[in-house]
Amino acid sequence: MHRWHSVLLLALGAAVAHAQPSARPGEPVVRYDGHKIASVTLRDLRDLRTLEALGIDPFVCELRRDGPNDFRVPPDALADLVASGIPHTIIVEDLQRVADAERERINRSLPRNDSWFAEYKDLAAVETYMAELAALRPDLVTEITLGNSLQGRPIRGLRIANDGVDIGRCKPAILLNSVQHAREWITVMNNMYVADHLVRQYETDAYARHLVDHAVFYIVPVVNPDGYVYTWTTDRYWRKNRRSHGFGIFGVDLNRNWGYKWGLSGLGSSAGSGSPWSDVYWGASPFSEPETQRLRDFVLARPEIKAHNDIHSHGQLILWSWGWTDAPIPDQAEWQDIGDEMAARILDVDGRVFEAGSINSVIYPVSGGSVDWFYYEFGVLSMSYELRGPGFNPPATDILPGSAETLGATLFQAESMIEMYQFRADWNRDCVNDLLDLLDFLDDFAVCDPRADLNLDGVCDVLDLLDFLQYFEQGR
Ligand code: 0X9
Ligand code: ZN
Repeated sequence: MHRWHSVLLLALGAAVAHAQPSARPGEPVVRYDGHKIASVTLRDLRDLRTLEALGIDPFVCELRRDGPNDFRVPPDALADLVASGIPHTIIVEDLQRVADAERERINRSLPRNDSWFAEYKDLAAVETYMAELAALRPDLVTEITLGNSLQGRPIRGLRIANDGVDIGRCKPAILLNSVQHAREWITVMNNMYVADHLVRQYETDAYARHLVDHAVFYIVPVVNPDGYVYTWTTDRYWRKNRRSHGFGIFGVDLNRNWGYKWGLSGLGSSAGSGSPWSDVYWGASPFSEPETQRLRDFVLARPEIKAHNDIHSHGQLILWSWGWTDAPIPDQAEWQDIGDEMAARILDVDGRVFEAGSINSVIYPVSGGSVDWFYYEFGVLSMSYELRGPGFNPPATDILPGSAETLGATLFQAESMIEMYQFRADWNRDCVNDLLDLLDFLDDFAVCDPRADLNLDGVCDVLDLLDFLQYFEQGR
């Protein structure tokens, strides 16, 4: 990477941190009349400084290290942008019109009886649909609640598995969660599409059935329900949760609030910020927010969770750790193979190119992100999509193709998890490798129980013991 790129990233982050505070509850709907979205190719750091000075902020958080980036241009800054000579293309003439058109379309579509995925859905509709799926296949689907958000809304999800199939070992579980960032609506639909497919196609899609028989899917479509509701009622482009900091300032960026490498300064402000008005505010302390606490506690209570996908939009990316440093994770080569295969499956569907790599190398440093916490705490296959755009308002006709395009990749992630985490050393089948397993194994080994003949050579010898110890040590 060229040197100015790193400087640029730091500065881009600083610009991200200057997002506008939102309205108080009860205040009028936040409007974006005359705001334009410009696709800007920054030539150097000076360009960025100029934009900053003009009050032109990056519109998305996932500023790429290369290529053009979207900036939101308030009406009074347009003339200055043109005068500055910075190369740009206006790709959205009036952001408010985009939001209005989306809302009108949604209102028109509601009475129609299309596919559920023909239009974006608010929280109530998502919850109703989860209940429908559970009612459709009570043998496969259980509704779950992780606890309540800051404003007291239940964070609901689905557990999808066929407990009737006994594989003789603990089944690994994959957690798919979406909408840490409230405005990323397409991620809710994408996640629900996975649930829909697993449930409705269980009988007809042998691959889906195999996965539902051999793994557990936890699907939590709206982990930030307060923020999500707020984007439907008040500010379509709200990102954070709805924590009040007083003075009319709200919100913590949930994807900066996780307890590993939280609150690191010096990585550039895109990594997070200690300023409550920033769009990447990391909160008062690690896990200060009920939403991250609920998700954390859910995972801590379920050691069988061995894979995770934190679904975001947009950018067409498949990401993993680290976010906080550019050092490769110990599993980098293996994760890259899986990520590349996921990208290949996506490409196969519709020809869309997704880039696969570590958060830090593909986007920018992130401190206190969920993916790093999952990987650091448990070493699990923790990944994260940035789905297709454009922006946060892809047309409703993109929901189905955009969901179908990642389905195979998500299922491949689950398949990879099943291969990787077989709980072979979990002798007592409680989904944890601990001393009890070792003692249990030694008991069976001593009497040469057939289970203890791990290499199936008909004798219980030191080779079996070594195999066991290897599985045990790898935790796989
Ligand atoms: O800033 C973020 O949290 C992510 N970008 S977003 O526009 N969705 O806000 C980037 C962080 C790493 N990306 C993912 N974990 N998907
Ligand atoms: Zn996001």
